[in-house]
Amino acid sequence: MTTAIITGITGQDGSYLAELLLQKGYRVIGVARRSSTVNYERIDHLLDDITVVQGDLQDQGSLLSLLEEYKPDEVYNLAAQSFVPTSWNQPALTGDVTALGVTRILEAIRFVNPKIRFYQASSSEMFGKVLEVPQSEDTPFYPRSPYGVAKVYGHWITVNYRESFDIFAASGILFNHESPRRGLEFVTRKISNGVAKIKQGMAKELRLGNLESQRDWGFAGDYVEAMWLMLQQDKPDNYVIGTGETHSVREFCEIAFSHVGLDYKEYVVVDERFYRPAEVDLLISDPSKSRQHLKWEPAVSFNELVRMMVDADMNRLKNK
Ligand code: NAP
Ligand code: G4F
Repeated sequence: MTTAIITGITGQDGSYLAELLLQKGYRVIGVARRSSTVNYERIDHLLDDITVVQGDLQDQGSLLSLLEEYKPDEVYNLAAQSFVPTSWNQPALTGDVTALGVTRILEAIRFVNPKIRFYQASSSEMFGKVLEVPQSEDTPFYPRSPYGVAKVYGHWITVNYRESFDIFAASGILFNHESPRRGLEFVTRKISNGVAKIKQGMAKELRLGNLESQRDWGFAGDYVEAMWLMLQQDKPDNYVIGTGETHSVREFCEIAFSHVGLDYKEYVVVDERFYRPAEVDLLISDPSKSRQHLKWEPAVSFNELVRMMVDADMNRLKNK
């Protein structure tokens, strides 16, 4: 039985990746950091089939002992301080977890078993103030947030351990991917949840920041398959994963509100509090390499994604 360790098991992607690996017959070990209340909402339905263990990307010893105890074949590093606005308020913590945390796991792999295959969750946020449109594996980085800067470090240390120590270390440069399990503060979920609340009479307006921002949005359930595929290749590499389409926050609002028969213009209020000190305006992927090498394609379209998220929040609130 192949064993995989997933850091960030309690997050959006951790839950979808665990489901995928279980379907493939893996033994799944999920790493969760200790907190005073457990937050297993996204993995509640998996708790009989996976093993959840305590560990923290800020603690080298915990990572070393996990690798020694569970002897994984693959490690997926999905843990991070992943919310961009928080990275301006907590830049040092973001650097410690999202950047140096990657080195700590790679060091654990180097000491315990350099044959372990490693996946690093890199981000399109590294392209920031984009130097090329669309963005491919060869596009230079220009991060615009402490989070983006930390992810650039995580990407390059992954490449460096691949080249220095011959570790099978792959970097997936993933564009935004969303789902009904997305955290409530990210814009897509904030909109789907806001729409459901307004439709059910629980809220009167939805306050958002920059409506003209554009993102290449896909469905998280599709993207975890690409992570797995990267670790099944003959050689480790870097891959851009995205849909190749871009849409604005405004378009997301239009579709989400009209799906329940409402006009977004009557409810959305632009609020400068949600603007960022520096913005990433136009993210759009060139996913040709992953299409060709991994044979990966997203299955869920933008319209389907928006409707799926709104439907899920409508049902969740109805059943409350
Ligand atoms: P998420 O929902 O925010 O999950 C992040 C996970 O990291 C959570 O399980 C969190 O635990 C854990 N974590 C945070 N700090 C930790 C620490 N010090 N030690 C151990 N675990 C820690 O993020 P996601 O959307 O699933 O994204 C997964 C990864 O892909 C992240 O690295 C993210 O930066 C990257 N990424 C995401 C996207 C996207 O669009 N979703 C795109 C590109 C890259 P708690 O539950 O305890 O907070
Ligand atoms: O949903 P967001 O907060 O996601 P963002 O900043 O693109 O980051 C996400 O995707 C990255 C991949 O590129 C990941 F690496 C990262 O971990 C995270 O998962 O914001 C999307 C856009 C931004 O341009 C923001 O300015 O939406 C705009 N926006 C407009 N109003 C808003 C709001 N964002 C948030 N969070 N809240 C608003 O009210």
